[in-house]
Amino acid sequence: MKIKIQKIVAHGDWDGVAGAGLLSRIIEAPLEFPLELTELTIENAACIEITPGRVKSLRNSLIIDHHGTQQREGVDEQVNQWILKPEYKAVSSLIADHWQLEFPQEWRNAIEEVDTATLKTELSKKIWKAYRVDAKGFPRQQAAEMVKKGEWKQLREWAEKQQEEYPKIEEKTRELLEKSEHLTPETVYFTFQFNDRWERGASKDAMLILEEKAPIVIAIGVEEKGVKSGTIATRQNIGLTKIYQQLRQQGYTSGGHKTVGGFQALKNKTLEQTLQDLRNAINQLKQT
Ligand SMILES: [Mn+2]
Repeated sequence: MKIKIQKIVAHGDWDGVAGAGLLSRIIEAPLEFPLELTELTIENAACIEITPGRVKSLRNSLIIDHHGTQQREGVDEQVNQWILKPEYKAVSSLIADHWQLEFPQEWRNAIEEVDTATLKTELSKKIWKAYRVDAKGFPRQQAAEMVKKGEWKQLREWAEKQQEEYPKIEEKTRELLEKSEHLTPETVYFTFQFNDRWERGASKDAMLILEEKAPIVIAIGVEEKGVKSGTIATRQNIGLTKIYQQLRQQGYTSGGHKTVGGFQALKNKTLEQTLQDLRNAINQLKQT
């Protein structure tokens, strides 16, 4: 069985973008970085960190991912070919190794650090900030093109320039922290305006700070008509998988891995409804 790949569909974060750039050295196909996943129907694609649970349908495709708890190789019922290796900290490293592509160690480390939110090196801090200042407007096509061509110097210069606006994110982060509240005794949450570039950028940083204080942290993105989506994170062995399952039964798409994942409201949900759904899902954990 041979999959015909007509496009590369990738997660739009640093890891996904770098992975797509690397993969496009050997697969000549247009790149797509969809911001909205729930309504997508994907066929004949190479999917990087885009998995069946996150989209409407996905078939006849190559799925490459490092999220999950089990190794997976081979073909599923939708004729998808899987390369799933949870031992990798980043899908970009997985892709580089699998196809033996040149990927400088410094960049490999930086992207792994960004993807696991453990920023140690100067480069990882820079590219983290460069992404956070404008996650939506991140020039994914151009960045992937630079990765494809190995233009690491240009990519670094772009990141250096971009991160100069980061103090605005730091200011917003403080505001989000100030309005954070307990949802359950072990859970802290805050809301942010999904369409506000600065709040959206700051939400991730605010989560990381709260994760040091509370077992479960939730950031809820809201827009005019109600709840848009959210991110759930933990640094403890809490079993977020069960929370995703619960949410899927309550009108959301939801998934992710053991320490961080997300949900998107499929139908209109008010903040009050979503808070109640989350409370139920978390309380369910205690009963099992
Ligand atoms: Mn990743």
